[in-house]
Amino acid sequence: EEASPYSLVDICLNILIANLEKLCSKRPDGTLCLPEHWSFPQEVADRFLGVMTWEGKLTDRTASIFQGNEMKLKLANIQKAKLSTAAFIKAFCHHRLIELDATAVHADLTVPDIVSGLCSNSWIQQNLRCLLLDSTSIPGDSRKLCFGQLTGLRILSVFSVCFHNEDLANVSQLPRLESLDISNTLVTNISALLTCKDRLKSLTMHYLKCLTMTKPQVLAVIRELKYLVHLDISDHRQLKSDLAFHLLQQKDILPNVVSLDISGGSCITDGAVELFIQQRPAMQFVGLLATDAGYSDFFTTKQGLRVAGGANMNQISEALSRYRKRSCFVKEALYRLFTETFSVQITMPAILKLVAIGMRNHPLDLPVQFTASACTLNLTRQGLARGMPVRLLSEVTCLLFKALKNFPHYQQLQKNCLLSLTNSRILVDVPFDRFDAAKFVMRWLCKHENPKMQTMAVSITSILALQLSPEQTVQLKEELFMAVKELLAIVKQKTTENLDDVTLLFTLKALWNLTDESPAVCKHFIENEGLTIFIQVLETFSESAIQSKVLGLLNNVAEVRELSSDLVTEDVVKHISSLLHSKEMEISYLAAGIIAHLASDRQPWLSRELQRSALLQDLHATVQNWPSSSCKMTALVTYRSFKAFFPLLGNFSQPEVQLWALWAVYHVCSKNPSKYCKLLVEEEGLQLLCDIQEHRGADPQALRIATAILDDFRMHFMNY
Ligand SMILES: *[C@@H]1O[C@H](CO)[C@@H](O)[C@H](O)[C@H]1NC(C)=O
Ligand SMILES: *[C@@H]1O[C@H](CO)[C@@H](O)[C@H](O)[C@H]1NC(C)=O
Ligand SMILES: *[C@@H]1O[C@H](CO)[C@@H](O)[C@H](O)[C@H]1NC(C)=O
Ligand SMILES: *[C@@H]1O[C@H](CO)[C@@H](O)[C@H](O)[C@H]1NC(C)=O
Ligand SMILES: CC(=O)N[C@H]1CO[C@H](CO)[C@@H](O)[C@@H]1O
Repeated sequence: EEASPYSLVDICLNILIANLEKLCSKRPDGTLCLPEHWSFPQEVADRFLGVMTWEGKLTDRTASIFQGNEMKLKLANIQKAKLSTAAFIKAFCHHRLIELDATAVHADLTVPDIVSGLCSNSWIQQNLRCLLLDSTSIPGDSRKLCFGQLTGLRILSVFSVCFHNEDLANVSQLPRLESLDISNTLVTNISALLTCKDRLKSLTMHYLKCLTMTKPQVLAVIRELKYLVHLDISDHRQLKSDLAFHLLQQKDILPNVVSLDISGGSCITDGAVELFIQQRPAMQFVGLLATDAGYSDFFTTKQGLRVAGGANMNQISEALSRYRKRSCFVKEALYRLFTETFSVQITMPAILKLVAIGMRNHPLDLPVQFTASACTLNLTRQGLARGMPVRLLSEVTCLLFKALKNFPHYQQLQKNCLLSLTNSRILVDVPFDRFDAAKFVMRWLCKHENPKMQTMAVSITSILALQLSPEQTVQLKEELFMAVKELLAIVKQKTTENLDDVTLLFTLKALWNLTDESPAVCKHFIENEGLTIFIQVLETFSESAIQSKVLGLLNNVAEVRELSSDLVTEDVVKHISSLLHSKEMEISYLAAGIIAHLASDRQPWLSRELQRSALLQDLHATVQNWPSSSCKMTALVTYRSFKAFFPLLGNFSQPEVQLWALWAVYHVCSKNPSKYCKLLVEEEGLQLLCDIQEHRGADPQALRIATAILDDFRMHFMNY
């Protein structure tokens, strides 16, 4: 599902929902009202409501669009919505509903209110077939529930509802009832079910914790339910219930059953289950999670039998899918999954999706979140993530960050989240909240965990730093400052130890990228003795991989006017002018950039004008000796903006500086025309180039390059 595009209907519905305020008129009470002439086919109306519900946008104000007759609902889904009783009745109870899913609606809307609202419409009373009320609340002082009036009801689910024996007695009288879920209710005695023994086909009573009947009494009732096709008596493993054990011993019971769930039961053996199934050859499903059964060959070889269990991947995936609403089993299945994923070699998007569903359904359950995060990590290791749909990875990443927020003090969960971000596919291709992520990672950086985790935090920081907008960078000032300080400490330590490892490289790269287009961070760098440390680096290491990163950062600092006087020191000038003559093109280029920026400001050179002009001459000679701008340079330097170049390009009194800036612009434009030619237009740099072209007395090489850029530009971008 996640790998295919959104359906056209869903795209349209999303647009409608996002623009609801604009499209609707308002009633006097402020609620929304669709334009009168609109009318939706019933299927589309149902889906409209479903999407609103899913997106959490169903409220009293928006639900009011269902009040009129523009929409005709049949299958209504209002799961988890926060609605008042009045709004519910006005919006939904005049439709000809045959299904209502009110699972876990907010406590403002109670079961008695829902039922009496539905019963206020005699059509619904007779025709509603399916009502799901799982985890919906019942006020303590409640009057009796009147399910009995919903005479058309075939399917009723009251999982985790304060539902008592009397209610069961009433429900059992429903003339059409076929399927009932009374899991985790307050029922103590199921004898009332005998009333509907000739109708009931499906009975789910997972974790019926208040039951006071003896096992023989329960079995006696079940024995009477001859038409049952599905029976679920699964239980929490801790309760050590042996009801299932006894059920399996019965010969003449459940003659029509095709699906039996006994997950969590004690004393269950492969042999007993096999025997039971052999006596009922039509069986299609058995639930055996958290039991000792499911391991024999019988379960893998039996044709047409699905097993929810923990013995292998198929069983686990069946369990995750069936038990998505039951946190105790989700947890159990995830534990099993984790051991299975230890050595996976293949991409399993379907499994990852089930993990995501478990996480989404149980956001406040720590064991679920924690185990799921560990499974996610193993299911998306570098290579494996490449085969996963981006949308699925995006959802999983969001869920991981939600877990972080819900469990801020749980180290291992945090670690898993950080590890999942070290995945280049996730970091580069997948949409998620990068602001939150950057904040989180930079805090990690300062935690002084073990060196390995720190290296990871550094490398993620360097990538995320470039993905933030300038506004976000401003908001993250505090974290950025902490991070720069920390990174400088790492650089200092590595330099002292004379250790040029991968951490040093990542750290330098991170500092380069963090200072990009960020004067405040550059200033912070200077204030924290960054310059001294960086000179030390240049004096300690001579690898070009290190030099280029140091120079890249110094370029960023040099672009900040107020800082140029800090930068013009004997040490800096000495190193830069020597690196200008490096044989590595990239090093020479970066050194030239620093000189160009620094020399374009006379202020710091007042007492050494001679040195400045010597540097400029050297710059001019060097640029002229470079091969053409479209030459090969090992790593392409990237820019997010050309703005820092404009003062250099526009100043004809310093042709050397102008020449470097032109060379740089031409270089990146010819390497990546679609990005940089667009940038030139957006930032209005074309005029500067035309000015140079038309300027009498411009440097001949500058003139040539300006013309070349403009020619290329016309060729590639006629459409601008
Ligand atoms: C029980 O159900 C019947 C219909 O089967 C209904 O008339 C009656 O009012 C219900 N009793 C209670 C207490 O809800
Ligand atoms: C369960 O209810 C039936 C019918 O009302 C009653 O006969 C039986 O004694 C009850 N059993 C227990 C254990 O309460
Ligand atoms: C970020 O760092 C990388 C690696 O050092 C470098 O290639 C790139 O140009 C930097 N990007 C910016 C915008 O500073
Ligand atoms: C050009 O650069 C010189 C030298 O720094 C400076 O004095 C002058 O103001 C600049 N001119 C413009 C138009 O920016
Ligand atoms: C194959 C693989 O990466 N397995 C890892 C799954 O997760 C555990 C704990 O996080 C690692 O120890 C395994 O190496």
